[in-house]
Amino acid sequence: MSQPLTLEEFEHQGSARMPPDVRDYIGGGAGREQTLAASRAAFDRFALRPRVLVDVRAPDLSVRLLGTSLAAPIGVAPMAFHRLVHPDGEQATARAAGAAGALFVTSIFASQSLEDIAAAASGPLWLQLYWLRRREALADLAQRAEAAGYRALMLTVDAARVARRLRDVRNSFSVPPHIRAVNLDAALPEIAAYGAAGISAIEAHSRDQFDAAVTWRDLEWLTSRTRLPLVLKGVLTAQDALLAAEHGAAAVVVSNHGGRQLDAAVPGLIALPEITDAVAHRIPVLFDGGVRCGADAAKALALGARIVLVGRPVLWGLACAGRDGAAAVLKLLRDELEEVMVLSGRPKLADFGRDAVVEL
Ligand code: HOC
Repeated sequence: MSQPLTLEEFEHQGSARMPPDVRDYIGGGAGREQTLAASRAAFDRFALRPRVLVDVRAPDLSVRLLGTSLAAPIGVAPMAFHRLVHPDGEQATARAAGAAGALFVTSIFASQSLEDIAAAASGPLWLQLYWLRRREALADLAQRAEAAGYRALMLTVDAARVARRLRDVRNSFSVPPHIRAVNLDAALPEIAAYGAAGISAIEAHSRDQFDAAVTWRDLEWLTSRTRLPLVLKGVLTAQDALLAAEHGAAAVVVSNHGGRQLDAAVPGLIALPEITDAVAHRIPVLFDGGVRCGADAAKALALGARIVLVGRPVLWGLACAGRDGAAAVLKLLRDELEEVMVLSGRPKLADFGRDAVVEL
């Protein structure tokens, strides 16, 4: 098999190595998958505006985010159960992120313990949370994360429950019993216990265990239980970004959950300008959703994102070749972004303002 030269080639090779139901779970979206498709298509609505006769011998991709230095404005989005695609799981993807100088966000539904992931990692780590009905479990995880050296918490706020994902319904998708949400072992029933025809086990589990009553007022409870900064992921409007800043969020992630939650939700790239206009002078805005090449990343940066997060591509790389495959995905994305910086005459990330893109 030839070495993939694009993230799409990683998708092709990585997905082919996955069991069909896992391929569907990772690749699929909610409902009719309108948002999944629209989020990718949104990148085609913008083109880059190159400058010329600029000294581009030393492009600088480094960035600081919440007190942490990253070698590139790239992070690995939180994704559940990396061991679904490779036995080395999150330890391998966290190592890959460290090698690329990227941020790694461990999912609350990681298939390895957050401490074991931290022991393997060589770069900065954040821990993602869903708001569970057993909220004391969140305080416990926050304390463990702090003790293990995690630098921030990322609360996903677009998932009062997991959406109806038709591919998973058709497959009656469940997580195999040997792959567990080990960080929640003591707090929650196993996902496999929710397996039933006509609904995916993760949707059923979330309907039982996620807290659909949580509101802005509850954030104070979480921030009072941790010294870590709290980042809110899943914000798609300026109104909510402003509320996030007012309620003490340290950053927001513009995201529609990879098209996996509200179907027909706005593509992140379209929502990004109104959000950065509203809050980027107060808190950093991160972007997640459909980045598949360096030019995509550059467009999101130009629209105001401090860094971009990538999800599925990292799992394609992991499926291809474990840590080395995930690292190759992140290096490819970083190298493509560097090439965009050189060839567009914008050698610093600060050069990517609104004037770096034009809407077609
Ligand atoms: C109850 C298990 O964010 C996804 C994840 C959902 C996490 C698993 C929930 O699939 O988008």
